Amino acid sequence: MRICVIGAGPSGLAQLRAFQSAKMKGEEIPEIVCYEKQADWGGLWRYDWRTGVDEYGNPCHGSMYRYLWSNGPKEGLEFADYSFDEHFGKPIASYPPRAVLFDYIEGRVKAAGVRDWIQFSTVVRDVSFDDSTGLFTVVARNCETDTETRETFDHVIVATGHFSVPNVPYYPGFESFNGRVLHAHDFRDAREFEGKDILILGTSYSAEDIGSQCWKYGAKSITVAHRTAPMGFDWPENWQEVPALVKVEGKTAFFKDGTSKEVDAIILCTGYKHHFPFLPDDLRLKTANRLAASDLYKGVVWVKNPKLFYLGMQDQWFTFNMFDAQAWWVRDCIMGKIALPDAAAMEADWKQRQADEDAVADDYGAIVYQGDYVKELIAETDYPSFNVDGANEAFFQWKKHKKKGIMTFRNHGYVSPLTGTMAPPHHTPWKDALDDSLESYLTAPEPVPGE
Ligand code: FAD
Ligand code: NA7
Repeated sequence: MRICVIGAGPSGLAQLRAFQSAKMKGEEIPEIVCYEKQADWGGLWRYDWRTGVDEYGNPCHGSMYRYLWSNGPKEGLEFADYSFDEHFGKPIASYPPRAVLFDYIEGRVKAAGVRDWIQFSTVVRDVSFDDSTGLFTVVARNCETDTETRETFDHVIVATGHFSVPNVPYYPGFESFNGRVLHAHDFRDAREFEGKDILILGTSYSAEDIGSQCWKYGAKSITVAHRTAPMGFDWPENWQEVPALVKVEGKTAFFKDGTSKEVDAIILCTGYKHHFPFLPDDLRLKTANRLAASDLYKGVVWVKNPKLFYLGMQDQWFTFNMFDAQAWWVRDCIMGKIALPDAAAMEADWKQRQADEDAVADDYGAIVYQGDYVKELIAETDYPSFNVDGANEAFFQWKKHKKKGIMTFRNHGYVSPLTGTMAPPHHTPWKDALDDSLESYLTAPEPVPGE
């Protein structure tokens, strides 16, 4: 049996680790081939300074930016088989910068020794399924050697992420705006906007965090326009929330309530698309960004062809440990330990999940909903069980701390659902910590004599 994993971000790596873990227990595992478009693993957590196209002319995958610190507590994403304490050898604070989380992700897969299963700088161009043989054909291009391969597989697991291809709306006047209009996907260094008046569209994580970065690194003012509802945090003085954008003329933005504001740049924090250009219609997931994705049994099995799986396609409170729960489950399904029900039951499953999601009252309910999903999957495999309610609790505290202070919530710490360790406060408050390197995060600065 041959398995193709597309993508070596946290989801794809979870899949490799899941198979490797079975192998370590003496089980016979299938041959695994993982294709990764970038030159290294880690997915979005691998920082890419490029925007637009990569060195080979492919769309850049990276959406992360400099100075990004985890936007949720690390206690909510901790791998159940590899704690933060184990990786760093000491307790660390709860909102690590990107480089620290990359190091953590990499630590586990380095120890697992799965790098050889990955073909880097290799982009999957096409996947098709042959009913007569029951096999997939995957066409991939190694961009370094500029050569194409065409291989057959029994199963394909799509782990290409869904926060890379930007959703870019048009507003009248964009074409003649006298400044920069960019999507969050192309945002890299907040210092670019030092001293500038910026307008942000959108009210979700990217809007909140990119606005906060720009504030931290010296933007003159931040104006956030909302299409539905304002975020409603207690923002700093030079930050305002306004109704929807109507149009721009020159450098002036006009809003739905008749007010206007002169701005230097417009950052579209308007979300991302599930985008699978390498898949034909009958294999292609089409779903909104929600907790229960369409057409996926147990959130992972492609109902219309259950030999195909998707990982990490849900909107996310839980991330790394949810990808693990999915990957272990998919592994066991492929290895015949978990049986699939008939097509009608699988169809009913995702519809019921969506109905249950629709009945969720608020964000707290949504966290519990996704936590229950993680519990459901890990109960069916040998993925180490962990205190999911403890992770929920870290998320609840995080929500409260954000409400109390949107620029101070990252100064708090939470209890690990694995080790029970209480995270220490970071040595420097987030707003004053301008260096986001791993070294700076893990090492308290030397005290200055006399201070
Ligand atoms: P990705 O990380 O996107 O990885 C997908 C991989 O597939 C990439 O390596 C890509 O190169 C590869 N790929 C894509 N297409 C192809 C192809 N055709 N052929 C071969 N390879 C391909 N989560 C958190 O838990 N905490 C955070 O603080 C947080 N912050 C975020 C900030 C931003 C700006 C964004 C965009 C997301 C953030 N996330 C955060 C969520 C993030 O989606 C997950 O943490 C995680 O990266 C998802 O992993 P993934 O493997 O599913 O997808
Ligand atoms: P999200 O969470 O999908 O949010 C998208 C936002 O964009 C949301 O507030 C939408 O407003 C808004 N939106 C979408 N289309 C438009 C248009 N046409 N005009 C104005 N506003 C619009 O994406 P994010 O990038 O914030 O977060 C994605 C991930 O990145 C997340 O996991 C983080 O960890 C980082 P709506 O509420 O629908 O009116």
